[in-house]
Amino acid sequence: MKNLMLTTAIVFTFTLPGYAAGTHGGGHGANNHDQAEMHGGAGHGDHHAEMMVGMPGDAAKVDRTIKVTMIENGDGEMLFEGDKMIFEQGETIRFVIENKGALEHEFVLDTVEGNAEHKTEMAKMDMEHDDPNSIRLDAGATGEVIWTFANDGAFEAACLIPGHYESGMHRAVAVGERAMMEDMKMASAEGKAAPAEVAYTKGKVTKLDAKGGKVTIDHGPLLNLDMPAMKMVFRADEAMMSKLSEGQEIEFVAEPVKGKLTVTQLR
Ligand SMILES: [Cu+2]
Repeated sequence: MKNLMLTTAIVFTFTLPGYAAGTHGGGHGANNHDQAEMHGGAGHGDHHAEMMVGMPGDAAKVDRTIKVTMIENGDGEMLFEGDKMIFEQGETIRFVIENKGALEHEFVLDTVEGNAEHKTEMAKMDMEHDDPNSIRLDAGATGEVIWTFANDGAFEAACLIPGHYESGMHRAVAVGERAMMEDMKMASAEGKAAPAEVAYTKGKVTKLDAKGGKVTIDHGPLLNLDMPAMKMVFRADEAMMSKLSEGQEIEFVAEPVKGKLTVTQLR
């Protein structure tokens, strides 16, 4: 990731002088450097303007406002409370985030995988994000993130301050068709609607780690997760594990459970 950042900075350093010369009739070294730094710092390489989760939104084009409350409850849980995060592709959302807790918290929009990666970095060093897809708020503070959801998929809002995610500080963010599925699932969980139709994916079990609760599956595209065909490790609970064996051809559904891709259904 550091290499990526370096590459980004270098690319900007080399490309900006030409751009500046064209628009301002001669670029100054100092300005170019500042710009390169701005761009390099705007995201940790892969957290650039075009993320899977979308891009910074235009305040003049906000479609909806979503309220989010950050809070710690008496049971040691840390939570995001508030409106459901189900959006349409292309929607621009103003998240108004209020930290009603006693601790500092953050709100980061990303893929589940992106957040997991960032969380690992944060565990090494609690660094403050300064990306448009995130905001960090002191206790009692309120802030905003304006975001355009450009792609369908399952995403996540999370607090990546060490220990907070594990304490419950993450919420599913569903966009597009996936969002409709989530909505139906939520409704059916409340006993109101017919069960959602889920897309099963074909795969072959190549490895089982019953102790670790891990199964390696050589699988086709996972439509609900926007993932291409590949060989990958999934989690599975004991009941699921008992139904699996090495070499078995299966049709399955995988979903993020507590931030980990888990086999939830099998046939
Ligand atoms: Cu937090």
